[in-house]
Amino acid sequence: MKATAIAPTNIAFIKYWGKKDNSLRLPLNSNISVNLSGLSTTTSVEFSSFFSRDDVLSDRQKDDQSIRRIIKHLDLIRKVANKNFFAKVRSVNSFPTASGLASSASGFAALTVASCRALNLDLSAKELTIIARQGSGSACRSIPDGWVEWLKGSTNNNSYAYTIFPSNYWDINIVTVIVNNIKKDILSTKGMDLVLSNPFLKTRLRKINKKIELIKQYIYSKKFTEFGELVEKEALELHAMTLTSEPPIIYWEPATIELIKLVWRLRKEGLESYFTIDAGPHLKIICQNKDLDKLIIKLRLVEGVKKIISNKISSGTKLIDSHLF
Ligand code: 2P0
Repeated sequence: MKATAIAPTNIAFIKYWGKKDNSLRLPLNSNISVNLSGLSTTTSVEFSSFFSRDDVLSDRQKDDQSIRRIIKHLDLIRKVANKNFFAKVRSVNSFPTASGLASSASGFAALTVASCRALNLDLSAKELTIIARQGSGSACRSIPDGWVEWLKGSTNNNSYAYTIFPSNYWDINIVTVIVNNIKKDILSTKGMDLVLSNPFLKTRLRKINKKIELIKQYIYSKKFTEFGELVEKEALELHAMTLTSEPPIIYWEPATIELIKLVWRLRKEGLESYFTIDAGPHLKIICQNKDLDKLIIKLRLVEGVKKIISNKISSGTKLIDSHLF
């Protein structure tokens, strides 16, 4: 009863920021992402009646709280399968562990798909996303292929993720730019709790459905400029929310602002790229194939840039035959 899955990380263009149900992880709004080809987690899970406890290890040093969260997720899957075997879990990331890229999205997606297979659960992709969502919200978006929408839903069973366009629909690049970060990131879960009392949240939510409709149209018709402008606006709105929370959160570092200004300057000079930023200081920059090499050369020159990873849009989580143990 052993299985292994490989899951991509994902980046949201319309963000998930705030929950209406903390334990089920139901988001305040539907959101849209793509899977990234250059960043993944591989997880092997084995369940056995011979094990006397859950044995969870990953290639990054897990604190007790993260281990407890993984075991809680195993409990959920054991409950669905109606089995009570303990598990051995091993996990590795394709990206350097100290880079600030460690992702609960790829981690919980791989854990979900491997565990469900190891317990012989025959679930649809939709059902797998519902389970992954309860481990970490954004994990549900790493399971389907390519461009993904996570529907906010109103109950456990109708808040799920599905492919809106396949990974090969639109050939664009997403360049992850890791900047020096001495602070420990404030967990998204905590940041999301704070947004609930933010006076600007109402305005954000009033306009979000229109934004989702628009971005889908821009992707469908491959309108790069309109798409990029909306992506940037949405990223800045997320950070406007964190800045105006109580207490405020500033996720950016000096290099973050340098990079934002560089993207804007390059656009004026004719190199068209757009950024998005999550709950951290790193940028993800979207560009077309013709501009990729030139963009990377410019990014390398910015002080405080630690690592640059170029991604294509990738498929979702897959089972593989080579196990980690
Ligand atoms: C997103 N983020 O849409 C947003 C934008 C971060 C900023 O989804 O509490 O780690 O585990 O459900 O999934 C990160 O949130 O939060 C996230 P939990 P998660 O990508």
